[in-house]
Amino acid sequence: MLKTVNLIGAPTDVGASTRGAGMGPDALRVAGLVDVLRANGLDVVDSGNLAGPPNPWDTPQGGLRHLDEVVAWNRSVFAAVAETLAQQRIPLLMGGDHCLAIGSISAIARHCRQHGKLLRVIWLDAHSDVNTAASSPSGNIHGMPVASLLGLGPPQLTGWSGSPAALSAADIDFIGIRSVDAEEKQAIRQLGLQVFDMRHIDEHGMRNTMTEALQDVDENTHLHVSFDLDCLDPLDAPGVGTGVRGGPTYREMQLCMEMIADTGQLASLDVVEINPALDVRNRTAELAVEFIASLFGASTLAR
Ligand code: 6HN
Ligand code: MN
Ligand code: MN
Ligand code: MN
Repeated sequence: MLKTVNLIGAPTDVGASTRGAGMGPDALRVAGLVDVLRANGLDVVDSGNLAGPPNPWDTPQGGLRHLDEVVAWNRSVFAAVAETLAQQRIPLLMGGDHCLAIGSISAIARHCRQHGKLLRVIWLDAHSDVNTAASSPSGNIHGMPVASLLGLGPPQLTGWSGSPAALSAADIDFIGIRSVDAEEKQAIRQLGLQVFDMRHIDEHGMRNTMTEALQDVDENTHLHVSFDLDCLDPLDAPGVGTGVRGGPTYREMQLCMEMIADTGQLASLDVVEINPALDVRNRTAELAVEFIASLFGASTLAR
């Protein structure tokens, strides 16, 4: 059956404190995302961009910045992703900042529950994004989506999947982590989250890391990838708001994507945190498109 990918743009930076990620969807289009997916044998529908409130550029209230706007954007994302899944299409969320994964993954979790699928999330990021209003040093909700999805976020951002927590700790694996706030470290230990940080990749290599991360993926798995472009080294991907040096190499990241593709179970994707205002000639969006192609099965030797 021909697989159809539905592109959903969510042009906002309300979850971040650096402006510019709202231009991410168009940067991906300009970088040729549609053509590259088609060249890999996929049918592509570009549903255009969702609408939502502007960035009020406020200070945090009660440890959360722009909560109302984050809720509004995520509601739209939730509805668009849910509709895409109901049409048996693959949702590709083009962010926007990483707070949007709350709506996206909540919709996916609900879909999986309804259809008896096991959801597994691969979180590609420099950060663990498991802050709460109480622990966050910034109040930026793009640093909190994992906590919200685990049911630990503000009530306005939890429970959307039909259960208090969209995910349990065992459902998610983190790859490429190298910037974790002090209280996030405690949360990771307490929750038992599986974090393959850069040290793990240095010591064991990407191949062993991904073999471990993907070991329990089977035919009944809905595999979701949440791809924060700051997972990459900022030397390769300068167009991100919260870059951290020391990311995986280009080849390591390609192998990561190819091994995910090999499972045959990739069923949804977030591509977030591309900030064209900080980029160099759209390099980061172009790199994202290369990696997305690999995720959907482009490899050196066609199979
Ligand atoms: N992202 N840990 C920092 C914070 O403000 O909570 C950075 C979060 C970055 C979030 O890149 O998706
Ligand atoms: Mn992130
Ligand atoms: Mn990040
Ligand atoms: Mn695991």
